Amino acid sequence: MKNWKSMILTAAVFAGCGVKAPEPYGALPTPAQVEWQKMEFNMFVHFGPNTFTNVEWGDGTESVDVFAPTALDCRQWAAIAKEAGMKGIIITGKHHDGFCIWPNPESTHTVAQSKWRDGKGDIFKELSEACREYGLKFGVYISPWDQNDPHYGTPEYNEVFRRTIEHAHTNYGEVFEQWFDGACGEGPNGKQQVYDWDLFNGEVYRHHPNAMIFTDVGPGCRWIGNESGIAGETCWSTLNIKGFGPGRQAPPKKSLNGGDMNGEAWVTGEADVSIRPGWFWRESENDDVKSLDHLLYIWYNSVGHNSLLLLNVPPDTRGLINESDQARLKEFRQALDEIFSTDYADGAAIEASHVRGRGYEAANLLDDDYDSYWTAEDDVRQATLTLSFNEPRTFNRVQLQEYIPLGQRVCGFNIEALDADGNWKRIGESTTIGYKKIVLTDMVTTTGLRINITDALAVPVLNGLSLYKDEIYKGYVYAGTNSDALWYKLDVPLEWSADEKTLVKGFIYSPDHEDNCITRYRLEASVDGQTWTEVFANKRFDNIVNNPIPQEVIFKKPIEAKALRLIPIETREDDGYASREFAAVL
Ligand code: FUL
Repeated sequence: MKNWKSMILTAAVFAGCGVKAPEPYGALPTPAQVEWQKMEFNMFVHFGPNTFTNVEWGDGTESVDVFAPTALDCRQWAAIAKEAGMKGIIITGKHHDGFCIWPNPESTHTVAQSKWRDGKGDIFKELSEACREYGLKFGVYISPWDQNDPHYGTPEYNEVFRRTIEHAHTNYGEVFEQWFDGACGEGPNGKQQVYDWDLFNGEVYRHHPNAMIFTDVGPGCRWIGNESGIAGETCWSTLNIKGFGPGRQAPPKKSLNGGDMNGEAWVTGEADVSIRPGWFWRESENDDVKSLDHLLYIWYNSVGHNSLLLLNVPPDTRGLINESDQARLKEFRQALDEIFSTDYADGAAIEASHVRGRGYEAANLLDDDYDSYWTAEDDVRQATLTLSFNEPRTFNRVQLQEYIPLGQRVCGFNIEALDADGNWKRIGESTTIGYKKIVLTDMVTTTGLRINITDALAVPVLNGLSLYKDEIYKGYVYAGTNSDALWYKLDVPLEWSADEKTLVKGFIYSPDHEDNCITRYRLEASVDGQTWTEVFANKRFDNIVNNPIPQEVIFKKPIEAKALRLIPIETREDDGYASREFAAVL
C-alpha cells in the first residue's frame, strides 16, 4: 500500500515539474577523487638501493653505485600491471635513504652520480613512457624523510624538497598521484625536519591540480592504518582532519582504518600492501610471495571495503618483476575474472519499497550506467530492495555501490534470501557501503533476495547491485608468528645458543602481527656462553611498526659464536611484553 501511495505521489510531482535529485549529503568527493576510486587497483613499485642491499630502510650512506640494475625494463612492469588489470603505477622515486632514481638536480645522491648507464639513467622517464604506451597512469612516491640530504633538519630543506617535487612533476607528463610518506626520522646531522605540508601540497597542485595527494589525512586519499591491505568492515570515506596531520600527527588508527561517520573531509582510504613480506625485493623472499588466497582476502578487505588497493610488486636486481611475482599476479587476475565476470543479478526483476519517482527506479541498480541510481524520498532512512529470479540462482558474494558523488550515507543493512520453504533467511549484514562493498555469504541457491537498508545518514542513493559466485577463495587465516610460549616479559635478553661454536651469518627476530614488538636493540655474541662481546650497540628494526614481518639481519661477515643475545632497547609499546621469537641464521 505504502509503496503504491508513494509511487502515485512522486509520479504526480514528476508529471508537474520533474523529480528533483536528492541534495548532496556531507563532505563530498571531487570529480577527480571519484575517478581515482574507480581505478580500484594500482601497482606500487619499490625500487632503489635497498633492492640491492637487502634492507627495508637504507641510511643514506650507501654508495650510489649499489644501484645497478642489469636488465632494467619498465615496459615489462607496465605490461604486467596492465595484464593484472591495474590502472596506474606509483614508483618510489626517493625512499628514506634519499637516493633518487631520477636525476634530481637538488641532490648529489642520485642515478646521475652513479656509474649505472654512465649517469644517464632516468627511471621516471622510462616508466612514464611505458605507462603512456600501456594506457596506465603514472604516479610518484617521494619520501620527505631524507637521511642523505645535508639540509635535512633545517628550514632550508623544505625548499629543497619543494623543488624536488617540482622536478618530479614537470618533466614526466601527467602525475596522477603523489604519495607522501609521513615518516620523519633523523637526517645525517641527527636532526628531524618540521615538514611544511602546505608548501609541498601546493607545489603538487601547481603542476597537477587533479593529482591525488596521499598522506594520513589526504587531501586526496588517506593511509588505511596498516601495511596489510586491510580496510575496516565499517569504512567511511569521510574523515575528521582538524587538528591532525601526516605522520606523528596522524588521526588514530581506528579513524584511518574506518574513517569517521560525518567526518569533515572526503579522504578515501588507500590500502597499500606488498605482494611479498618486505617492500623491496630480496632473493630470500622469492618463495614468500603472497598466496592467491591471501591476495583474494586482501581484495575483499580493500576494494570490497570501499578502498583502493595499491599492491606493491618490487622489481629485482635485474630491474625486472621476478617470475614468481609475475606468475602469482596472473593467477590473481584469472581468479578475479572468473569470480567477477558473471553477475547473477543480471536480468532479475527488482523492486524497491520506496522510489523517489521517475528516473530513480530500482532498475537503475542493475544497469551499467554509473550515473543512474535508485533513491527514495528525502525523509527515507530504511528501505528494502527485492530481487526475484525466474530460475533459482547460486551465488555467495553480494556487491553494493553507493552513488558517492552525492556523498556517503548508508550505516547499516542486511541481506536475506528466500529458502526452499519460501521463508526469508538472513545471509549477511554489514554497516557502511561507500563506493563499493562486497559482502561474503555462504553459497546460496535461491529465487529471491532482499537488501534491507536499516540505517542511513540521509536518504540512501545506490547505483549498483551485483551478485557473484566465488568458488576459488578458501578463507585466508593469518598465521601468527607467535605462540603464547613465546610471548614473554622483556626483562631478560632473548637468547639463542648452540652446543658448540659455529659460524653464524645473522639472526631473525619475528614480531607478532598484532602485538608489541622490539624496535631497537643491542646484539651480543659469545664463543663460550660465558663472556659476551658487542655486535651492534644500538640498531633499529626498519619499518617493523608499520610492517611487522620477520626481521632478518645478516652480518657483513659471518661470525663464530656459541650463543647470541638480543637486548631490547626500545619497544613499540611500553608494556614490557613483546614477541620473543629469535633465532640465528646459520
Ligand atoms: C612506509 C615506509 O617506511 C616503508 O618503507 C614503505 O615505503 C611503505 C610503503 O611506507 O611508511
